[in-house]
Amino acid sequence: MPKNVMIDPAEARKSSVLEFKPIPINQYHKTLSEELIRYSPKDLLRIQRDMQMIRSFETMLNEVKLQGNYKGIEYNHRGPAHLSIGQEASAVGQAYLLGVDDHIYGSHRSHGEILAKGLSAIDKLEEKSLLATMQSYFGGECLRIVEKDAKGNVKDLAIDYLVFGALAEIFGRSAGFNRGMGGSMHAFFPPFGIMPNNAIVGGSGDISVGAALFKKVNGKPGIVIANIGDASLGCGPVWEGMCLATMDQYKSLWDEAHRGGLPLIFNFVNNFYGMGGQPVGETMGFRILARVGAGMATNQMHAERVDGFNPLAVIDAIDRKKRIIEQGDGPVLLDTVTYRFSGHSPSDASSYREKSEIEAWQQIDSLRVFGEDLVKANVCTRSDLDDLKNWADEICLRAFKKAVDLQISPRADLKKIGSLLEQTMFSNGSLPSLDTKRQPEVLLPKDQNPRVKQLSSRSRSAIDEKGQKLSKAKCIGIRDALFEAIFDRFYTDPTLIAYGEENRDWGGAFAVYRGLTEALPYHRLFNSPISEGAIIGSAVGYALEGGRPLVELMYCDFMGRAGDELFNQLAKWQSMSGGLLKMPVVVRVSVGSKYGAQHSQDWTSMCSHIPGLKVVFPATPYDAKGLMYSALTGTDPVIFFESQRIYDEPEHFHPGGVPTGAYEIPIGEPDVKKTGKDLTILTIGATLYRAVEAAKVLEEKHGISCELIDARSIVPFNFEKVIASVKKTRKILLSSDACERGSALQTFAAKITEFAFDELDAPPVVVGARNWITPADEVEDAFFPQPSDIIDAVHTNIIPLKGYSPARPCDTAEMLRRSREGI
Ligand SMILES: Cc1ncc(C[n+]2csc(CCOP(=O)(O)OP(=O)(O)O)c2C)c(N)n1
Ligand SMILES: [Mg+2]
Repeated sequence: MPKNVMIDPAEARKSSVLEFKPIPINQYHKTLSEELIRYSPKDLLRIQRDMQMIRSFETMLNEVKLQGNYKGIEYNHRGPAHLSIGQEASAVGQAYLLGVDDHIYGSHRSHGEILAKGLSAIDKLEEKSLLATMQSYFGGECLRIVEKDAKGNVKDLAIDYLVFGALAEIFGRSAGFNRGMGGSMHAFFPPFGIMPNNAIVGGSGDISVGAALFKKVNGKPGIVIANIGDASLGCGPVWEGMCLATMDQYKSLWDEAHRGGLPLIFNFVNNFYGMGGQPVGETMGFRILARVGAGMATNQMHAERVDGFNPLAVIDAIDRKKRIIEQGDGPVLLDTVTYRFSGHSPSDASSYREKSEIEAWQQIDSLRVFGEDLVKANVCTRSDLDDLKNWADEICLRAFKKAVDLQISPRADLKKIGSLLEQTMFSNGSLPSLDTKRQPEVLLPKDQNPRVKQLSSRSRSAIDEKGQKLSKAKCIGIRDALFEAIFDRFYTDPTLIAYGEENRDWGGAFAVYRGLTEALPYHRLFNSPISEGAIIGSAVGYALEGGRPLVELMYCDFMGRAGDELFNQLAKWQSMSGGLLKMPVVVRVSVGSKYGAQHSQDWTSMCSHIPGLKVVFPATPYDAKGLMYSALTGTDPVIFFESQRIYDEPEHFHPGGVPTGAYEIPIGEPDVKKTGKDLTILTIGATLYRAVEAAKVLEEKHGISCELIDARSIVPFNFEKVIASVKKTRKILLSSDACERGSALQTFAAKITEFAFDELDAPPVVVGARNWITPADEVEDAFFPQPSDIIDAVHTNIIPLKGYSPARPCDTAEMLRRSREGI
């Protein structure tokens, strides 16, 4: 379906006035006595109890940070502790109604939310399932420590477990919730619906959208809440996340079964400060934060401000918002007003705010005021409140004693071979389907697909049976080979979805997806807003929840717009979770040419520099298909580079051409495309074809036999074939379209020198693109490596070629000059 809305010029140019509906501000007015119908005394005491637990926990950490001890036990906690003393009611109010299927994603200041959500889960779960969770989580390591001196029943044990698991994580212990790999700002515990908390502020703004998308697309129960600080409303991921979350298509184009808005609450924890900057009056212009919902969706995102100093007001708001979401009218926005009495971190002297302001908020401290209200309403006595404090302090002290003791709670040994991080940087799984219980939702049987039919008449190889070269139009090209793998996986994995800019009717930026539109319903293939950050960030959230997203950024250059999502989120959550979570995300990016400086860069080096990403760059249809199958079967994030220059290129190398069926090419294995004996040329991406040309000239004119190796992958990378080749040829040249300085080629060259120093007659020579901007098409040949550049480099730096004079100098003096000038 090419168009949903007819853009009528008369309508677009009509004069009128757009009216916004009133935005509720603190409209909850009930007293505690009035709420005695809704809550039992036990419920109300639980609210007080949970707030008290957060207060005790955070007070303990504050003391540890400020005094280096807690109740006389010394401990030097070197890591961060962003405390939320004062904000307890907003966290407890939010968690009160949530079940374990409701997932929260938060920020650097989330200890309170972790405890509140955890306590709420413990309250709701059956003892049997609580015990099973604790026994199975990381083999029961945390439970074994806690159960030794636990008191009471399973629920009491679970509370000890929650407090200890969070604290041990904060102190970097291997019994912590994330095996000590997350720490204070990243701690989380999925079995209770406590999902990753993000030290990149606003980071949850788009990740949470992907989580909600997963629930919607795959029919999973529960809602998602993004807890975002008020100052982080200025972050790109939050705005992009809101754009992606409020697309009209959920309510207009998606099929009946999937129609409706995302089950998502953007909850702004509005404590009126960033670290020291004030959004209101200084760094932002909204004044009332709830206002920002108004422009995002026609329902104004049902935005409202709620008093986060009153837990009952927050519970009431969550209750109403949940119902709106259930009716399919999400997402919604909450501006939850609160205040932190503690500094941004314990060392913060609060120089940016008046003492009188802190005191004014302390006067209405929710822990005290709510407690007094409970006493006034005869729900409990003052001494009951004291008991609650003692109870919470005691649990915290018990957890503290165990968490600081290295005998009881050791840290992971990361210095040994096979350490936790060596095991968890990649999960290296192989799962063709992430949900084998469901059938993939498709619109057509495979063989009725128009593109499948069209491709069936094409040659699988660049040459016919008689050895004659065929025209590209008659052959399966890289674009088609990618389609075949992706298409097949859509019929295997029901959780697989693809989205990005122009993914549906356009057929993907470069027509790889042509034919998918006919095959897939909207919720499995859709266009996104031009929000590269949110495209990647939401893919992270979708995968964290258990799905497999395939996302596309039209040009590799646009990765700059998604830097955080690619490099801080996608790459890191597997290992930051201690290996608990998987990240089966495939990000397709294309490397352009002809379009100048901002559309023609090869950024493989940036991706390979960041630990945690697999990076591949196939250059032939056979490899593209096999690597795509591997990427879409694996459980790791893969940045899948494609070159726009060669989308039509047929299969020249693999005997028999591109197989029709499924096959996997292992990520990390280079491929010898042509054997030779005098010189090895290792290429990444499309330079393979220029190396083929250069090799032809070198052989025919200069008698140098070249062995061509196509790297295919950059991370991981097995050097065996390259070393074996160098042992034979004793010389190697490396080439790719990436700027030479700091490139993956340079890393490869340095490693080859290290691994095969004694086998080499000359140092490895790198022929990358120049360290310039990519100039306009008409003159870009001077920038990208050409066959002549390869031959020049061979002549100048490896084997002098008789009678040859280089087209461009590339001797040591010239290279030193370029380096001196930074060009
Ligand atoms: C992307 C990013 N920029 C800056 C920081 C440094 N930083 C940490 S907390 C913070 C203030 C965040 O304020 P807000 O979102 O209101 O949350 P609060 O600290 O008030 O809970 C800043 C600027 C960061 N962690 N991440
Ligand atoms: Mg704030």
